[in-house]
Amino acid sequence: MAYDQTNIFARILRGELPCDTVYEDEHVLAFNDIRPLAPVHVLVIPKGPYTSLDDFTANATPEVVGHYFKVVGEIARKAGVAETGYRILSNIGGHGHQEVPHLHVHVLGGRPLGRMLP
Ligand code: DGP
Repeated sequence: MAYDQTNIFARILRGELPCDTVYEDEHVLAFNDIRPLAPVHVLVIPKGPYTSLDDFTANATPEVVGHYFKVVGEIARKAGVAETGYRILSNIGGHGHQEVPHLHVHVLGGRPLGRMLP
């Protein structure tokens, strides 16, 4: 799927829409989800134009992919959920029910999250 420059996270990255930033560096932006499902619900996105985790792992360099996941862990630790546990989740494409076509990992925590798999 070609990257859609009009998606909402692309607009946030261009500064056209606001977000509640929790972390930013040269390659990564993280902000609070607008519809939080848990006390901690942060979205972590790369600044590059990747539609999904599938696109990212296929096309970004190992350094960029590695840095991104280092930041995901750092954000969880900074949010104080590493001790109690948390969940990371990335919806991919149609069957994955991905709503926004710019890669994002959800970092969810701050309460027991329940089982996802039987
Ligand atoms: P997904 O189904 O994984 O693509 O989830 C997209 C998430 O993005 C969903 O939890 C709601 C969140 N979201 C959608 N629009 C905005 C927005 O404008 N700002 C913020 N902060 N979050 C948004």
